[in-house]
Amino acid sequence: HDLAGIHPYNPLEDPFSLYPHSLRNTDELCASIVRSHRETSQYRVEELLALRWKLLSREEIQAYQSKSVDEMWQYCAIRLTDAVQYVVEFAKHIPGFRLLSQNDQIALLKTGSMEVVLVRMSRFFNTENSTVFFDGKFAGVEVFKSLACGDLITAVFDFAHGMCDLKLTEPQIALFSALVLINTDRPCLEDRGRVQQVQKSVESGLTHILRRDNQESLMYKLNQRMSVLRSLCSLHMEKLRVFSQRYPLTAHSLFPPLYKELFA
Ligand code: CLR
Repeated sequence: HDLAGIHPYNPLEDPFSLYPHSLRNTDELCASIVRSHRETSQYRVEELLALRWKLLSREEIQAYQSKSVDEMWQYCAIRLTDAVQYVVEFAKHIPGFRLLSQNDQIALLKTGSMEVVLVRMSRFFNTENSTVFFDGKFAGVEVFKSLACGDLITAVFDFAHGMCDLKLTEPQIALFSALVLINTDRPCLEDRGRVQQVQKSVESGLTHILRRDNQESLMYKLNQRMSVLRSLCSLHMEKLRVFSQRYPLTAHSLFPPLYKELFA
């Protein structure tokens, strides 16, 4: 069980979780979400800026393009699952997340983790040449040709562009990611009331940060981005369903267990 690391909250084991104090104190809440984002974001922004010159060569692009559909899907599923694992780590350190039942934690991650990966993608995206950091180098849409889901890839790249246009700071990305995850609208939640409590605290954290940065107008734009995220993720699920029907063996035995558990 890949999600076994997400225990239900046990205050005896975790005296520093400080519920409900950390949910009431906005400064502290923001600080721990920002810290958690920093510690799980794999690369710092400056590091990514320094890597921008690393582009895939013609030959490397061709090598990706000549992979078979199922080989490329498997490859991308592994990369995505790796990214999702960091998001799970991030989630575990959002104050209040551990207070939720294991069922609700998984329900939130099922829909939210992919959305957060896409929010995080904007940090790994170069708008100047529309490339994303993929497997050590920057790659354009053409690299993903063999997946045979050009509409999804184009939509994902467009989304990254739109996110980059907002020019969010790291704390803003951190709080927005937390808000994307902690969402009472997700299906199959047992205790919506508790999720709402956590959601409210994260919301006030984001409001606090935007007010501090004098960028309150961003809230409206971020809300718009959330609905785009939803449609992107249902498109991803749809593509995965189609793929699994056509390549049941790859989807069943070669996809990472966590990928299957969260998305299939
Ligand atoms: C997102 C931010 C993470 C690091 C990371 C890892 C894998 C990347 C992902 C980022 C962005 C989206 C990505 C993915 C691998 C494949 C996927 C480039 C940079 C593309 C869009 C293909 C999706 C294919 C599905 C249909 C399986 O911290």
